[in-house]
Amino acid sequence: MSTRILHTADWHLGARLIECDRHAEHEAFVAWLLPQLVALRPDLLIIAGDIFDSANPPQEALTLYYTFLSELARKVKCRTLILGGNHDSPATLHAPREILRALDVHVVAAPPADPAAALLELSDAVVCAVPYLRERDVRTAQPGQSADLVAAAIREGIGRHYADILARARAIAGDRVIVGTGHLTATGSTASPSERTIHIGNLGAVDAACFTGFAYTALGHIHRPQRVGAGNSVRYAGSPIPLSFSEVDLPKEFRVIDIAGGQLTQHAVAIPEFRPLRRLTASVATLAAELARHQGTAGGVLEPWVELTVTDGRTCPDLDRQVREAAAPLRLRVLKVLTPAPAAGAGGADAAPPPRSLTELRPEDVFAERLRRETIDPASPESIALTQTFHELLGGLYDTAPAIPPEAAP
Ligand SMILES: [Mn+2]
Repeated sequence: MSTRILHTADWHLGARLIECDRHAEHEAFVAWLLPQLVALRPDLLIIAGDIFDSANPPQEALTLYYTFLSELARKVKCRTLILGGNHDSPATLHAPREILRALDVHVVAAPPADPAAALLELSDAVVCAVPYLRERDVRTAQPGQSADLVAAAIREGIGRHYADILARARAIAGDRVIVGTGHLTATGSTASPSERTIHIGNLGAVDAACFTGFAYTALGHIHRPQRVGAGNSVRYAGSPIPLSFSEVDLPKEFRVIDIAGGQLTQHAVAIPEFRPLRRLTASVATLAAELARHQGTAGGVLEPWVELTVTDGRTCPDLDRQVREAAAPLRLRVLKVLTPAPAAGAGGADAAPPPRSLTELRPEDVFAERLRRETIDPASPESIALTQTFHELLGGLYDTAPAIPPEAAP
C-alpha cells in the first residue's frame, strides 16, 4: 500500500499581465494537467494557496476552477486540498465549501475554529492544512509596538501554529508520516518580484526550522520552484505559468510525493510553456528583425508576448508607431516597450526616469514617488516610519478590500 500526493501552488487564476488576461494559458494548463493526474492517480492533490489572483475573481476564472474540480472528481477521483493564499479571499473560497466537500474537495482558506478540521487522514500520511496566516490569525495586536516586536510576534505566532498542528497530527498519526502545508515566505527561498509582499515587508518570514517534524512540507507563495533550508523536505512547487516578465526564466513544475512504509520519495514533473513570454532588446534599426526572429509558429502554443527594450528608443519620436507596424504582420504581441535612459555621459541632462503607466506601478511605488516629491530623504527615520505605516494600511486593505487590483507585473 502506498500514498501519492501531488503538490502545486500559485495558480493565480484570473491574473492579468499588463492589460492582457491569462485565461488562455490557464485553460491550456488545466487541459494539460488533467491527463497527467489521470495517469499519476494521486490520492491527494494539494494546491498550496493563491488559487485565484484576486479576492473577486472574474467569472471565467471561477468557471475554470469549478470545471477543473468536477473533472477531477469524475476522472481522477482523488481528494483535493485547496488552501487560501494571500491573494485569495477566505470568504470567496469558503462560500462553496460544503458543496465541494461532496466532491472530496477540502477548502481551508483560513484556520478553522476546530483545529481538528485542519487534519486530513490518508492511509500513509496525516496532512496538516495550513493556509496563509494573516496577522490576526497569529497574534494579538499591541498598539505602539515597534516593527521589530511586531515581526517577532508574527514569527512566534506562525511557529506556534505549526507546533500545535504537528502535535495534533502526531496524536492521531500512529506510524503514518506527517505532511505540512503553508503559504508564506520561508527564509532561504529566492523570491521573484511578482509575489506580493507578504505580511508587512516580509516581517512574517519564518525559518525552515519551523517545519521540523514534517516529513514533507508543501508550500506556496514563492513562484520559483525550490527547496527551503538544508534538506529536501520543505519545498515550494512554484507557479505553473510565469506571472510576470521577471519570471520568464524560472522552471515550471509540480511535485509528486510517494509515501510507502513510512518512507517518502519525491520527483518533479516539468510543466510545458503554454505561451512564450520573451524579453527582447533591440535598437530602433533592428527591432523589426528582432521581433520577426521571435515570432510564434503556426499551431501549437499560444502566440508569444514580448517585453521589448529599445536601447536608443528615446531618440525616436514615433517609436510606438514603428513597433506597432513591425509587430502587426507577426505572430506575437508586444505588451510593453521600455526605453532606458542613455548611459551616463552619453545623454546629457535628461536624467528623469521615463513616466510609467499605472498598470506597471504597485501602490508601494506610488507612495515612494510621493515621498520623493516631498523631498523626504528615503533613509530618514521619518520616511521609514511613513513607509511602515503605509504598508500596514496596505496589508489591511489586501486582507479585506477586493477593490484593490492585483499587483501589476513586475
Ligand atoms: Mn502568495
